[in-house]
Amino acid sequence: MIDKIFAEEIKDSRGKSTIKVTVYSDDKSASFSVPSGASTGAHEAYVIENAKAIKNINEIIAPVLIGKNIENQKEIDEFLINLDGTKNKSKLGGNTIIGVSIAIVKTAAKVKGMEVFEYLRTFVEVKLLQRKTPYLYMNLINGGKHTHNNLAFQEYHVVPDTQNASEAVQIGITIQNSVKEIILGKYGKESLVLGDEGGYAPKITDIREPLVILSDAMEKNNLTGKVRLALDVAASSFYKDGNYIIGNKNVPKEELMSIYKNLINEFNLLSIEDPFNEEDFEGFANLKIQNPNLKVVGDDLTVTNVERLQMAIDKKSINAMIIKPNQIGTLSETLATMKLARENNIELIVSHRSGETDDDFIADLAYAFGCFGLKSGAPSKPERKVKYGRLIEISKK
Ligand code: 2PG
Ligand code: MG
Repeated sequence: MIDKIFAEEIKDSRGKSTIKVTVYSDDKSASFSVPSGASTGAHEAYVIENAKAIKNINEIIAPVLIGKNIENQKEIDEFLINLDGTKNKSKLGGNTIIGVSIAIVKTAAKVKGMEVFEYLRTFVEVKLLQRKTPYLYMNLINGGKHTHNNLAFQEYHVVPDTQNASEAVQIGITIQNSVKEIILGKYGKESLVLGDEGGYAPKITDIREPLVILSDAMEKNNLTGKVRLALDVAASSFYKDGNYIIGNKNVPKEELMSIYKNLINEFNLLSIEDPFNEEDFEGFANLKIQNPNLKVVGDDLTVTNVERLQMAIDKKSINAMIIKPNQIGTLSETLATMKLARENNIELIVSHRSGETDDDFIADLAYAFGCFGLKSGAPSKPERKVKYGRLIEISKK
């Protein structure tokens, strides 16, 4: 039974205010601290002001949920969705509702004496694949809205080809150390700035250069062939009036497509996330058809939303997608999206946000359902490391 729900204000990794929700049940309690995005998709759940979110939880949601059975996750989520009553959760706030929804599942796991990932598996919604550890997507060079450089593409990932999470993290750290030396040598110490997700944000505008830096760092450590490279372009963030603005140039879609083709060939890219504007389902589909070995990943395109995912399925836009519970607003809706993706052979990559907290729930979510990837930034910042650390811990169980 839910005994108490309490919300308070905390700071996230960008120093901005966010909310922490704690749920109490049967002498147990657990909290969820809500992250937030900078390059948010237009169709994400609405983020309400923190003071209002806290008021909504403490004065509206808590009184009606107290006394309910904490194990009825689906019922509680549906109740919250109905209490809000809007399509994008703008009345109570997506941040408000996800805070409650995940704090409830974490507390319920404790009440049941289970690990969060084990408890998540009891929700039959998502078919379980063979048990495996997700690949780590570690963002070592940052651009876009997560930095103040003029690099258009948002994230340059290394993805070690191992399902041993601690080995993967060690590889990430090794490459990051070499990236630092390379940037220092090429661009000087004023370029040793970090972006929001802990990767370097050198003052460069050439979108190819970070891939050169990462490849050099891999080669230096004899890791070529053992690590793949991947991009989150976050193309909506530099899309304007039909063109993509890359280094002060207006680049039409066709040209961007051929840029991708060259980068895929030259660097053997594993995946490209949000290669085109978030409404361009056809652009994603064309990239996928032309590059059958590439993972074309939806994030702003699909926003963890079943309806958007169904559009992407109908238009054959993607073969992989990002899962971020706060994009949609409840655990149950997140699981429904994951289920639909699985049924359509779309790989799942569970992801952090650029504004993060010390919460590690996403590691459990990625591990519980044998997801393809866990994307949590560079393995150097504490709010990112905690997710990788949790994955290492649970993958040894
Ligand atoms: C993304 C995310 C996380 P944000 O675009 O995938 O890396 O960024 O949280 O700013 O939306
Ligand atoms: Mg993204």
